[in-house]
Amino acid sequence: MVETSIEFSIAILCYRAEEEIVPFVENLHKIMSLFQFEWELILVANFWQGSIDRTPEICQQLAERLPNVRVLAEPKQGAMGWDMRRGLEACRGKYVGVIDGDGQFPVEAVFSCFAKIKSDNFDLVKTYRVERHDSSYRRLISTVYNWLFHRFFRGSARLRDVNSKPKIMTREAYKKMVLRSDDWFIDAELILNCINLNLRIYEIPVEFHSLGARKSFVRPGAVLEFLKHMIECRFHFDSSVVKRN
Ligand SMILES: Nc1nc2c(ncn2[C@@H]2O[C@H](COP(=O)(O)OP(=O)(O)OP(=O)(O)O)[C@@H](O)[C@H]2O)c(=O)[nH]1
Ligand SMILES: [Mg+2]
Repeated sequence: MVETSIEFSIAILCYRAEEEIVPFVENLHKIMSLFQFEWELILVANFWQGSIDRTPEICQQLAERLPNVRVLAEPKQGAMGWDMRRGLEACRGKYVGVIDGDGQFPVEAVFSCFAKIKSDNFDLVKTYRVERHDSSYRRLISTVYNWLFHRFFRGSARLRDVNSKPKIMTREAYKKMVLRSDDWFIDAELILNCINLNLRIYEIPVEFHSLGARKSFVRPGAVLEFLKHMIECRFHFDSSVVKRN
């Protein structure tokens, strides 16, 4: 990648958000505009071929009217993990990050996480959800998942919420990581890389908003998917990604 003077890039996962992405991007853009250095927003608007999804065109319109905004809009070749990897690959900053675009995480958390990583020289700063306004079904899945994760992977005990975002890291830390997941396991893979590489992580509490009108995308099958990946990683792991405890 060509050297740039961009200090901070953050990828926003916009999957199927359509119009709902507009206020989120506008609000984050306002916050980022307070920064005195170069930054960029990467809107990840990948779409399933053949589906009716206006997200790519809505994101393009945003990029035309807001400076420092770029769009990725390719046919999807994987689920959330694939989008997140594509978004992070596109980030050119010295600090790179990712956040969901569905408005559940407050845009202000990007500012807090970035301020913390800059001031205290952490390798990765993320949030953990202290107050959750999503469904009890989603809270239960998260609680069980984090409990299992701590039991499967020693070294993860001090981390409170594997899947919470934003996740902001230094480019050096990101470059050392091996990320391959195309699905929900990407957040876990990222954290396992941090543990394996002995990176310094800091977590900031955040309030997690409700989903509004849409139903959760997380199906019961996701639980089995997580379990399968955790077992693979723990017992048949690929040594380039996760060292056995
Ligand atoms: N479900 C899903 N989300 C995707 C995909 N690709 C990217 N994403 C993004 O992943 C982010 C997180 O997905 P969410 O479904 O909101 O995950 P969550 O907040 O844990 O769960 P719910 O909000 O309850 O569905 C969203 O901002 C989506 O934009 C995909 O293929 N499927
Ligand atoms: Mg969500």
